[in-house]
Amino acid sequence: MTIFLAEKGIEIPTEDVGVPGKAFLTPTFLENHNHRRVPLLQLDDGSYIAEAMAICRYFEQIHPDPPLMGNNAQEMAVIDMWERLAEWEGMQAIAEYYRNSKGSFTDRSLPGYSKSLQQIPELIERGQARLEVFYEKFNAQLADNEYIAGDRFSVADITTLCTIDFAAFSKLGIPENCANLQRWYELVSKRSSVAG
Ligand SMILES: N[C@@H](CCC(=O)N[C@@H](CS)C(=O)NCC(=O)O)C(=O)O
Repeated sequence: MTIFLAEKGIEIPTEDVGVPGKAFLTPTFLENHNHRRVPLLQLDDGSYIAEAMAICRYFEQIHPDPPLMGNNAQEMAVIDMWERLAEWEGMQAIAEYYRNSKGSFTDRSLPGYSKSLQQIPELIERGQARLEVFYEKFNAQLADNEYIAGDRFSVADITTLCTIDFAAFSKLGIPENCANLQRWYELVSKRSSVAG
């Protein structure tokens, strides 16, 4: 979300709803928001929009330049396809690994549920196996494309970057044999929206 808004030059007030030093959202946030996940956007009329891509879509509509979700039907579909692949094959893979292996997620192996969801140890290995496939697929895509969804930076790059940074945090960053991904990572890391 932060990268998306920085790319667009949009500034909005933000609130940190995490418990400092812990992987928990505050009790007040959880009591007030049944969605139980972040990001969550509150509009001026008091209503809320959840889910990162829905929030991005909202800002893309009211602030179309620079376009990060495509300019025509084909671009929009291709960017959407790669963003969903990054989320499903990458982000979900590392999340599966992470949330089923760390002590802080013992009884909440998926975010967003108030009921206890126990960890499943088998998903640690499966998450890693899925992540390997993600790396192979995205490395191959970048053999002929400067960015994930073609020749322009898009929201698909943002989800891919967040996925890889999350994986690197667990020492599961870009494998050595993925030179195209490494080239792309260095390119996008230089953007001011990312480098800060
Ligand atoms: N599909 C959701 C995923 C949101 C999500 O999983 N958020 C995590 C943080 S990245 C969360 O709120 N975790 C709360 C928790 O672990 O209790 C989106 O795209 O917004």
